[in-house]
Amino acid sequence: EEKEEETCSFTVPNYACQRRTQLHHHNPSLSDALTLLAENAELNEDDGRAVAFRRAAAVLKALPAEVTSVSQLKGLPCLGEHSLRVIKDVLKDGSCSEVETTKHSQRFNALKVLTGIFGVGVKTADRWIRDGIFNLQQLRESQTTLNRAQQAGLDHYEDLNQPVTRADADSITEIVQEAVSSLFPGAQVTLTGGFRRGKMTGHDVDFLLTHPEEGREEGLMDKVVSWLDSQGLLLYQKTSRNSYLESRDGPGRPSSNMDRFERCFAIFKLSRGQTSPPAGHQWRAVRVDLVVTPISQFAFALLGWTGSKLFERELRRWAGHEKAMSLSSHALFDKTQKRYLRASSEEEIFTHLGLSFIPPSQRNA
Ligand code: DGT
Ligand code: MG
Repeated sequence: EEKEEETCSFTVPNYACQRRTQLHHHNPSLSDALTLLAENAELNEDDGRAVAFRRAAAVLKALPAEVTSVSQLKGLPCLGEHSLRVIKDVLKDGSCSEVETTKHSQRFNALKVLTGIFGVGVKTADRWIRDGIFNLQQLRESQTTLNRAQQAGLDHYEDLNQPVTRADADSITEIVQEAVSSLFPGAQVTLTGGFRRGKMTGHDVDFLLTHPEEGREEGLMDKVVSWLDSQGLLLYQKTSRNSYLESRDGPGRPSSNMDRFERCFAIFKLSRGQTSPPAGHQWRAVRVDLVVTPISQFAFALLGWTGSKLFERELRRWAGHEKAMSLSSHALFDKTQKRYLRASSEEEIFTHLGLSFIPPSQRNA
């Protein structure tokens, strides 16, 4: 019998890009449960379900206090029947059977391990599982042909699945900064991704490179990558113009936010002194993404590469559904006026979109 609780209900706006979401919030056990189900849906290519769980998790992250009763959630957006059931279970028992079953299922764990290999997406992982490959040892022992990215991913699996620390990110920033300023005086290096949002660890380090004079960024990537390579700092690199080919989504899977920047997926070799390698090792491998953008697109690229992924998705949904605009990491197009809207800062983009500015540290939806 549920006693009528003192209902302090919450209100939260509909879109994650209308909300301030700090890294640390009041409902981690609820958001973790929903995030695990989102991850499972992503691993099974059920994007609709994945986004529904991600949105629900994001609403809980934005609440100003801990939820103690489902009654407090009445009227909140993005909380479907399924998500509410999960929340109810966790509030009542501290866990949810669907989450626990998923967490311990062979398929979920195999998909996690295999897609945890750089260069391996869900399609490849699923095919391997159907061939009876569930873990790294079975993959190594099988006759499976790996592409260059996957081979590097497998070779450096341990390191690449160790969180990258803020100190690692800072020391890589210094290296990239040094390379860029000696090769291309005036060019600028900006740390983006999770570290720009204030995260203390990440799965990779993301950089945007640009030059304040339009066009002068051309040739920057090749020079920087050659220099890094000549210094023995790269274990792997693949530079591409116009693709999303080896992102975490896996080879050949275009994404909705596919972009056309010159981009380098790299694995850096960080030595002792630049990082703290595992005991007994002289160095560690770290994933680094470099993206070059012309200055005219820089603000859009910065907004697009800072994340979180859900925040980005919600910005594009807001733009499309509420403003008849189309936002990408390159530009903002107003479909009513049939023209591109220029911006030289993130603040201007939020203004064009009719949104209050949300600083990077509050985009952790
Ligand atoms: P992490 O690295 O796991 O700690 O977390 P994040 O937030 O740094 O995520 P990450 O590194 O996968 O991506 C950073 C942001 O950049 C994220 O919001 C999504 C965005 N992003 C990633 N890949 C692409 C891409 O190919 N094109 C565009 N436009 N954005 C991308
Ligand atoms: Mg990142």
